[in-house]
Amino acid sequence: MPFGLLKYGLSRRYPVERQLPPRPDLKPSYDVVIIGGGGHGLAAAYYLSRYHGITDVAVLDKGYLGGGNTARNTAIIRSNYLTPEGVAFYDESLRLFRGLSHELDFNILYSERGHLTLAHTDAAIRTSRWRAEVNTHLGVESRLVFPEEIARIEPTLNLSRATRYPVLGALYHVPGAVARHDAVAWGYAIRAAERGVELHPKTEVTAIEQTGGRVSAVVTDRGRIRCGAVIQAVAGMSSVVAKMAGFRLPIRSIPLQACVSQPLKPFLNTIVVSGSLHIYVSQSSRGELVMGSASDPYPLYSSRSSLEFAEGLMAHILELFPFLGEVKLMRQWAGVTDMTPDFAPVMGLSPLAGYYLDAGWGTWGFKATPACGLNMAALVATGEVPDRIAPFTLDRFADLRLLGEKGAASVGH
Ligand code: PYC
Repeated sequence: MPFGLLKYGLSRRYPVERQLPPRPDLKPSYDVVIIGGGGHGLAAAYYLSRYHGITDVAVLDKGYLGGGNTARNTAIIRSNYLTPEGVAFYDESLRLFRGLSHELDFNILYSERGHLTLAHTDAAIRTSRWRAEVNTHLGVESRLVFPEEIARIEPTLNLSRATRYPVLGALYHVPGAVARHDAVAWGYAIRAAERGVELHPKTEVTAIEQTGGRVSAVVTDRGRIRCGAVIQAVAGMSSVVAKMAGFRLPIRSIPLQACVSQPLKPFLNTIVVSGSLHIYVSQSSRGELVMGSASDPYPLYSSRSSLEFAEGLMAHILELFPFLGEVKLMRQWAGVTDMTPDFAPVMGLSPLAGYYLDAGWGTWGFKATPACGLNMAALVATGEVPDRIAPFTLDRFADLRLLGEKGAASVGH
């Protein structure tokens, strides 16, 4: 070992840098308890402490921080949605993502690539045109492109007419991006903890207590804590935790699988999505292809992965990139996605006073992280539902004011 390195390893003057404090004992009460230490819960904690001066906050997670769906997504960021409400919300998120490394002074490896949603049918062209119109109207850069331009944007894509589903066109969303998902959670956690927020991994919530229709305490496997407000941000377990709070959510929890290949020399410029072939693929900064397919065809609380998924996905990937035939998969995993009937999330008030919902993210949770955290923090701090998230209220299902976002899914359902 080089002498210079030993000097750093052995000297007390260079202690190992630990940016996250050790887990403290639980206090008997907090102003705000956040159930779920993924990107969303940590973002809400950060924005509460940073912009509202609310620091008496405990973030609880039954596992480790950022170990749930934050660790299991494919890290795509985009705002090319179909409904005006969805476009405006995800556009705010994308803008926040752009400045996040700077805001947190922590590199989240944000990388703008462009996002191509391929259209293989006339119906898909119509939906792409519709999305492009709504996006453009709201100042989001998306346009319909045709094979000649697609070939310039993504030269290795198979655009032959002699395939099963020839590419007729695509929705090209210029600001589409990827980021390092763990870094997003770590950055928020570190900066929230610096302001006094307590982080409690390995702390499982076992009951939620209420007094006079208002949340009053959260019971955990490490003790009971009184609280003034609770944010529930537990993607994949939303219905289970809401049941403890005494109400039901219109959510089905469905596994979504993904995988990465061995690293390859960079060749893929954009994030490529095909609804007809049920695939999405991007290339990570390490060169790995990050790939996924449709949701599993049944509700299940399981993050196992299957050979059937890998075989189906590869068959379709090879239709678009036939030269990848010899490439090996490196790892495969699944997350559990909480899907609502209108394919849009639930943010805001719940039937229990003081208990706030961040749920129903389906396959879109990661890209919503900053905007959801920012708006949930504003809601808890002021008691007023911010206009940006007002359309995503739970009440919309009772009042039949659904949002209809399925047409903008990148994942087949
Ligand atoms: O909505 O972009 C998306 C997406 C890709 C994978 C899962 N969701």
